[in-house]
Formats: sequence, structure tokens, C-alpha cells
Amino acid sequence: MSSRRDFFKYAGMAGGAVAAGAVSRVALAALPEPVSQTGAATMAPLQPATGRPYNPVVTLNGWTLPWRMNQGVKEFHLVAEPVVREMAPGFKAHLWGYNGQSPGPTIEVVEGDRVRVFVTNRLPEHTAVHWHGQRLPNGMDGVTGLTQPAIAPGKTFIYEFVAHRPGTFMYHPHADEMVQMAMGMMGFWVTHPKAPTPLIERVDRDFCFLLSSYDIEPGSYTPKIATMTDFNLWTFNSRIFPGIDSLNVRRGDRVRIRIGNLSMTNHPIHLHGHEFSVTGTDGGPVPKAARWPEVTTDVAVGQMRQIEFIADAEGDWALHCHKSHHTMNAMGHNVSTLIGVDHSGLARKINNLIPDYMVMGERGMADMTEMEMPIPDNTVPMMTGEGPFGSVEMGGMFTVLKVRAGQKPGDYGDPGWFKHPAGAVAREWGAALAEPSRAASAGGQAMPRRDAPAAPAEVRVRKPAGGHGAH
Ligand SMILES: [Cu+2]
Repeated sequence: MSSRRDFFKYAGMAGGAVAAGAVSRVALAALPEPVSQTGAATMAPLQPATGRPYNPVVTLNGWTLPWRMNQGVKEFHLVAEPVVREMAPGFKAHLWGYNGQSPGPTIEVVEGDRVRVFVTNRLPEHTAVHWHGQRLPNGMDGVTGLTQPAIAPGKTFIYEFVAHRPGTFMYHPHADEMVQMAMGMMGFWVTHPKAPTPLIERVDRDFCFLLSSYDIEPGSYTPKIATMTDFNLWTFNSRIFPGIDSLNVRRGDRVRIRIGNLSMTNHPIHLHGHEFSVTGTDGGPVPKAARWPEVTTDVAVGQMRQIEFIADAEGDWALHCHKSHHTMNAMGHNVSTLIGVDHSGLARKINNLIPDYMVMGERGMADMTEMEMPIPDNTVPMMTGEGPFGSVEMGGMFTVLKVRAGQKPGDYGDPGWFKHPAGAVAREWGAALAEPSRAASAGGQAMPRRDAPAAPAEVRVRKPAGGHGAH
């Protein structure tokens, strides 16, 4: 950091409070000192100490950027730079981001605020920042070559505009976009309403995260930036399950979750146990007559979706992308399907040639969560996460909404696993099974077969013998 002057004090990121009262006139002529973050913990909401009041958001495994008020203008300082992002415990990625992390910090402002963002480029190549979804003067739109010259390495640019429209937005580079977004350059932007409006309800909890994807080979650190579709890491805010924090709420809370997609494909985001409405998009609040109940909403590339629900059902409810490949971590895509194939003799033969060779998936891939398989350094297992009943067998875009009667207002701490009422957990059937009755007809009454049925083609399937663990 080039400027170490003491004009921009902040009282520790954990509290997130900004002591902006002590800013001198001389200091105001200078840049606000950049605030940086090294960890991937979810920071408590940053309560606004200056400027218009608002109800802050919680950025999943992220944080909100402090600001200073300078003669009525809200000033932020973003630093584009290489960062190390812990994607899950035991796995660090070398990315590009803002202010020490990828994604960058969330920027929160209030409708009508005049906002000035200083952007310092500490990348090895030029960049620019596009304020996705905002109404602003064309020259502030951040498209290199089209609306501004690129920000060269070492240079600082100023963006300034009024946040006209309340809503959910993003920021990302519009310079060497494929590389810079594949490297993790993106951030969230929330413009809060300045006055109550019927279309933007007050909520008790307001979470946000971005969807992004990376292709990092097991054992390496840097994403392959040319990958277009076959990514191996699918992330909420550049974190993968089990590294994604749970969303902890109080029973009865009105909960809002804002999701933006800066990956290369769409993500149907699915919530268990509740119905929600999409209350807003990048274009603004959805009129009430246009809302309908959902349990899954597709967030297409470059879109934002803002969902809301009353968290009235206690429990540990999965919240995840419904593309099952997106709830897997690295190594998931080049595995042969061997379900039902008896290859027990084959493994021994191959082992004679390749001692480390491992046969997998004779009964499905769940075995892999239990396998003591050696994996390269700096890699997380493909499907993992210990729950109260065993492995969750998930990875990637998966986390848990924890709804508890006893969660205090404003408490975002993890309440631990849900304690189920007696008799309310799926359990094994203990008695004998009746023989199944099988339908005798071949084609159904509407379209009966004209000819005699052919001899059925037989598929030989190895059925599991005995209990789990027999191999
Ligand atoms: Cu997905």
C-alpha cells in the first residue's frame, strides 16, 4: 500500500466500523486509504456510521467495503490486485480480485448517494471496472476502449456517479474480460432504498453472493483461463462446499438472498423446505402481481436474482445449484461410469503395472467420499462435508440454511446441527417386506402391443451383496 497515512482509521474488520469523523481537510484531498481483507470468513454486517442510514447486507464468506464521506460524496477505494483465496480449508487458489480477496468487497450505498470510487490497478495488465446494471453517465460505464482508456498498471482512476436506482448490482472488469473474470475479478453492489417502498420490503436478514466457476487442476493453484465450459470448481463467492458458510436465521425471519451470476453457464438455485418469490432482478423490483412461488430459480449468466421468503420451518435446509455437476469439486468429470460392472479382477492386474491404480464407482460414486484415496496437495475431495449423519457427499455450489427458533436477532453465528424432534428423522424399516406386485400388461391400455412381446433383452447387473462396506 503506497499510502500509510493515518487519516483513514477503521476499527478492525470484524466489527467493520469506520471512524470517519477524524478525517482532516488535507487528507480529504488525498485518496482514501484502501482497506484490505485477507481471510474468507463471513463478516458481520457493516452498520453505516456515516451517510444515509440503511439495513446492511451480509456477504457470504465476504465483507462490505468501508467508505468515507467527503463533502457529501461517499468515497470508496478499490484495488485490483492478485490475491490468495482460500476456497475451502486446505485449498488455496491464486486469483485476481479486489482489496485482498476474490470476489472483491461488497459496495453498499443508498439511492440518491453521490458515489466516488477510486480504482487502483495493481495487476500486471490494464483493467477497468464496469458497474453492471447501474444508471450512470456513459463515460462512467467502464468499458475499455469504448467509454474510457484502460487503467494501466500502477494507475488510479476515478469513477463518479449518483446511485439512482435501488437494487442489486455487480461490478467486474470490462478489459481482457475472459482472463480477468476467469481469475476471479468481480464484486457485489447493493443500492438500498432511501425511503420505504411497497416493492422493497424490510427484511430481517439480507444475504448476497456471486456465482463463479474456475478450472484449477488438482495440485495446482492458478485457474486455466481459457476454459469455456468444463470448469471443475463451482463457487458461491469463490468458496466451495464445505467451505461455504451456512446462512443462519431466526425462525419467522423474512429473509432475502441476492444472487448474481458471473460464471459461464446458468445455475438453477434451489432452496429446501420453503417457497420463495423472486422480488427483484438487475432491472429492479418485481411488481407484486408478477411474482409467483418457487423453490428453484434459474440465475442466467450476467443476471441477478433477489429471492425472499419467511423462514418458518426449523431445520438444516440445503441451498444449492440444482445442476448436480455443480455440487462437485475437482476431479469430477473424467471418471468412467462403472456402476454394475464387475472389474474386481481387473484392478489386481492393473495394480501389477500401476501400483497406485484405484478402481472406483462399482456401486456408484458415494464410495469415493469414504475412500482413503491419496489426492494431490492443495486439493479438496470431490464430494465431502461431514453432517450429523455422515458424509453429505457434496461439493461446489452447496450450503445450508439453518433456521432456529432460538437464533437471536442480529446473530449470524452458526447454531450447530439441528436437533430433530423425536421420531422426525427418516429411519430404517425394521420388518419384513411384502413381495411387489408387478403389472402384467406390456404397453398400457391406450396403446396395446399388436405383436407378441419379444423376449426381453437382458442386462446383467451386479446387485449389491450384503451391507454397505462389502467390496
Ligand atoms: Cu450450477
